[in-house]
Amino acid sequence: MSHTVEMNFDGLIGSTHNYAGLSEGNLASTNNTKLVSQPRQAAKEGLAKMMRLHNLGLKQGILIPQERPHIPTLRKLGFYGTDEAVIEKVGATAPNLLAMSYSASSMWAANAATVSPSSDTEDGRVHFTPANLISMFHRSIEYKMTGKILETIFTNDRYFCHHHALSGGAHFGDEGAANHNRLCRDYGEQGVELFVYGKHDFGESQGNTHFPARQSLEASRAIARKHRLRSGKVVMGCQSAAVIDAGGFHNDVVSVSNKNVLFMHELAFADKSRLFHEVASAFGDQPVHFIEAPERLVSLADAIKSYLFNSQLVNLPGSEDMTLILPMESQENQRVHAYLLDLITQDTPIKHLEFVDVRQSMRNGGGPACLRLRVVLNEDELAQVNPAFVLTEELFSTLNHWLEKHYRERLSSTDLSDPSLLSESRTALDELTQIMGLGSFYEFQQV
Ligand code: SUG
Repeated sequence: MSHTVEMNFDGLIGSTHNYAGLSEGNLASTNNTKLVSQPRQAAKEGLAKMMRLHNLGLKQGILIPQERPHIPTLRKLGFYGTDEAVIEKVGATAPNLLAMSYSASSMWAANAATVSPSSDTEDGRVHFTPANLISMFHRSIEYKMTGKILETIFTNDRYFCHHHALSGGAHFGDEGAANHNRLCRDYGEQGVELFVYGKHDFGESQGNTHFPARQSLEASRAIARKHRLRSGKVVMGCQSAAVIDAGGFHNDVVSVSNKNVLFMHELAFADKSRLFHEVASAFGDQPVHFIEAPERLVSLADAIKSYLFNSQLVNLPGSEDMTLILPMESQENQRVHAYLLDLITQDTPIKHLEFVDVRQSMRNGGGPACLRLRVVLNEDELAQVNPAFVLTEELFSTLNHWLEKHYRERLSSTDLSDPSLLSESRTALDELTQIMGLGSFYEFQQV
């Protein structure tokens, strides 16, 4: 049987990374509104994290940033004139809209799409559905370009199948892989796909949450159908309302999976025993490890502040043991760190901890797992991946130089009205397309 790996594609952090407080229910986002951001530092942290995983022996890819500010969005909303005039007018009359059009939020690649590996799908292809991200306006403008980027990386339709993002408005709110886990014995074997929804829009609701629930059951079901998943291998789980109201806006803030392990906070799911039972029966005769951090050791508040579950759970090459790639914040929180140190002495596959610094992203509610999209690929599929998007030492160093040249050190909310930020961001992306050999890729390059 051919060797199958999990490859991570991380969002390269865009030059307009800023703190605009756009995401209700995401405590870091709202608590850090108008903080001065450090785009250069942010992108360096993201790249260093990618390189760290590469150096640990994992396959690492890159998703390029989207064009921000997104002038076509502003024009669709009635602004006109030159691009600079549009920025000026939006800044003067609708500053929130300006911030939305400037958000570098496509960095959080876990929300880019839902991906089903070929061993799970009836037609034996890898299926991709870009997430419509309809719950937040600044994120709802990502899916079109996300689809284009994914189609550029995974081009061969013999191996890869690309779907349109779901339409249908809020009833079909879809947040991508952040609300999707896969359990399997080995990456190349048929797995169980666990979709996690926060709301049930048609019919009875799963209980009122104060903060918005973003993923709908209807969206998850539609994706499972479109990806041609085998019905006995799909489980629908529900996010607990308590978690959403404590700031767990995506399920990947409170749980992470790898192979036969589901690691989570005790309160992550509503109707947990049913869920565990369904996952275990779909999985078959081999054991699944459900590892729960109890509330008495790790409170929900600590879990959400430290983002301990927004980690990457990986097998390093040649090892059966699993390693958690965690944010620094989970080392700095004494209770969480004590729990983690104890966890690796227990009888579970999780044996090693690695901490990474992605503080700039964390301040907008994006930890290590938010920054990456997992794509499971067998050898034939891996050979088809567009090599321009695969991280190498050379690309790492080229991108570091590139961002040092183009990214600002600091960005405040008032800087967004500065028209030179628009041209700087375009110059950076223009050069990026040359580095990556993409030609005229962005909308601003095509007019
Ligand atoms: O959608 N934050 C993102 C964070 C996404 C995290 N992703 C995962 N959990 N997978 C969001 O809430 C904040 C932008 C701002 O406030 O400027 C933001 O969009």
